[in-house]
Amino acid sequence: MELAQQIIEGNRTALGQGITLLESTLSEHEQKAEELLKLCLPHSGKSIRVGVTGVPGVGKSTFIESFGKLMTGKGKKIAVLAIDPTSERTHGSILGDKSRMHELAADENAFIRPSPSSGILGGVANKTRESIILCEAAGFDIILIETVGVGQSETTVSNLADFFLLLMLAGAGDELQGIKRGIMELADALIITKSDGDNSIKAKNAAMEYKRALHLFTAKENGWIPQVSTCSALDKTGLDRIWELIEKHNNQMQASSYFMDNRNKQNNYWLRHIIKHELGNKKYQQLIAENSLTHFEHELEKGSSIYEVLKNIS
Ligand SMILES: Nc1nc2c(ncn2[C@@H]2O[C@H](COP(=O)(O)OP(=O)(O)OP(=O)(O)O)[C@@H](O)[C@H]2O)c(=O)[nH]1
Ligand SMILES: [Mg+2]
Repeated sequence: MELAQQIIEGNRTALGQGITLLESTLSEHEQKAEELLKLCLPHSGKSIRVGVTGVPGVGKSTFIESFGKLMTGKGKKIAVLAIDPTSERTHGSILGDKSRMHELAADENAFIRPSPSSGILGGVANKTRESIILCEAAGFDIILIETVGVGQSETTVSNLADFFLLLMLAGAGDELQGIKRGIMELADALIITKSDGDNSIKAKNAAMEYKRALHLFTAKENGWIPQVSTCSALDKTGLDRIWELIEKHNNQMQASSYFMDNRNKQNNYWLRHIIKHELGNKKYQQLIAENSLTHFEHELEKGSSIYEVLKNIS
């Protein structure tokens, strides 16, 4: 398939076309999309996938612009994907990101893709999962996944990312109020944004509060203790420190089995998700009762694509 070849050669136009094919709802595109994924899969897997989340207006897009430029300055290739299942938002991903990321958008070592059109969160995120495979096949080193923090979206993104960055604002008053325990447990780093000008002291104080609070949480199962830091995407401060954290986390996870364990766990999550949504809950329950899911999970671990595995199921 020529498109796959062009993507693997790093052609960004082809990459964009490939993602459009994945996102297409036309039935005649389905088989082509599966073939494309199958061809790209052996070339995928080598990036660091970073989830970036936080409430609307916290500064995710601006952060990605500044952080992305820092990374391309280090010779890295950066892909930015967005997940935005909400339809009521008037600004944000599609137009907002392009205008907030104009420098990165013009960078030949960057690729920016807005969120697929609104739909069910799981479905939108599954398209993002497939887009990640294509971006990796195209040779991108770091994939940033921007999601607006709307409760369950964090959980979904944590099933796509190796490193989960939670951006927060220094609020007046009770600094701990905004933290839901569940989200805290997902975050690998908590970053207080907009630490500049008059807000800089407030941001540093908020970081201190969170650090103190984080002492109450034990290390994650993988041994990583969530880190707290501040940054300003406007002044471009604190960004190097965030890259240091991501690299440190990555080295630590790669050195143990946790990196691959986590990705296998994520593939299993998506396999189950797709079975439930495409074959139905009844079929899913039946597979569980037959105890046959583990067999399919092994197939995944050996490198089969989820769709190849699905063919054996249905
Ligand atoms: N002072 C200051 N303002 C910032 C900084 N980062 C972002 N902003 C401003 O905050 C506003 C929101 O920034 P965005 O980057 O669009 O925020 P977002 O989280 O992507 O927003 P949504 O995509 O709508 O969820 C904009 O007006 C930015 O200029 C920063 O580091 N310092
Ligand atoms: Mg944004």
